[in-house]
Amino acid sequence: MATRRNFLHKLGLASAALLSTPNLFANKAIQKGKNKINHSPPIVISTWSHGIEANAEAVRVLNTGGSALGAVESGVRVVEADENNHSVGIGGYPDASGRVSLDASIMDHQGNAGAVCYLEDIIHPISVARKVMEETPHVMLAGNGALDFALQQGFNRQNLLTPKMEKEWKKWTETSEYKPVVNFENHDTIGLLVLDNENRLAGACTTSGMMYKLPGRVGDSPIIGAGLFVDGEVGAATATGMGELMMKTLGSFLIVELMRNGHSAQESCEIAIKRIWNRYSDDQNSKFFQVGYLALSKDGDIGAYSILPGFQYALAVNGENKLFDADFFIKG
Ligand code: SD4
Repeated sequence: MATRRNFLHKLGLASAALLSTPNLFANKAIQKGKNKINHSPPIVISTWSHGIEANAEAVRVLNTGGSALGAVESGVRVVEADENNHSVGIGGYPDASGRVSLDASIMDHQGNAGAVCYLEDIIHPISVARKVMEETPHVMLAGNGALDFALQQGFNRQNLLTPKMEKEWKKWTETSEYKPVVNFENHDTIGLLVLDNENRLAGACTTSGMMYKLPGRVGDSPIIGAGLFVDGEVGAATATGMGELMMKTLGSFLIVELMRNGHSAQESCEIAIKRIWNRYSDDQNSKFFQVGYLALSKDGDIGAYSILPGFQYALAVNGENKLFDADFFIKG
């Protein structure tokens, strides 16, 4: 633990607090459901600072009569189209071979789900995921099959490797050292959850995955139950961070199940993070462990928690849309 602390200290990971959520459970046994707060819908919650723009778009959709499903799709599309976000859509970091491959998933309140993984050349994987959900009997399409399907559905093909990212990648190939960096530099996936005025939940999650990943690597974001899970009767959860950890613990599904069993959204995120830590923190790679979870219950209770400091989320509720620092597990 001392080594890990030193590592964090070296990285200077003190987060610039804009607003912070209280640490209700530090050093205490979790008391089931004690800290629930039921906000009134509509509620939009999403990962990282780009969540502010995504939330604003989702709120606009809700305010103009759209559904939770339409809101999550439109919200994350804003980030997919932003070349300056290097972990989602166009402008995303390529894999080690210089190819940008995208993962995305979407779920509605009825348990319908769609996903794409290892999709190249399509700027809006979330919309392809929605088409998979609505137009096919399947849940996930991968690689060339997903691309062919997207083209058949009328999506345009486009090079997603921007000149800036190509330059950075070429520089990286001089050493080809795979060195994921915690927090901002390498974790910008957008996961966005909505509870609309009719109490319908929906969620979307979209990413270009880990920077310079092995070609063919697929992360948690398109895996239903890992990067995203929605149960319209209970709640929704989404994830960002080192996808392998959410995949090995099915974190988003776990969070929804914990809420089903009476835990608050915050407790559920905390338990899911501790599950990862207890199980995997001895791995050599634990210094790269950043995972952040968001949860939103059917009753409007919200949760956010990460392993390391630095995870931020955007929350739009009661007519306001603000950025918060999530509480975290490793307190230095
Ligand atoms: C992945 N979870 O592919 C994604 C990466 C991520 O912000 O969250 N980036 O593992």
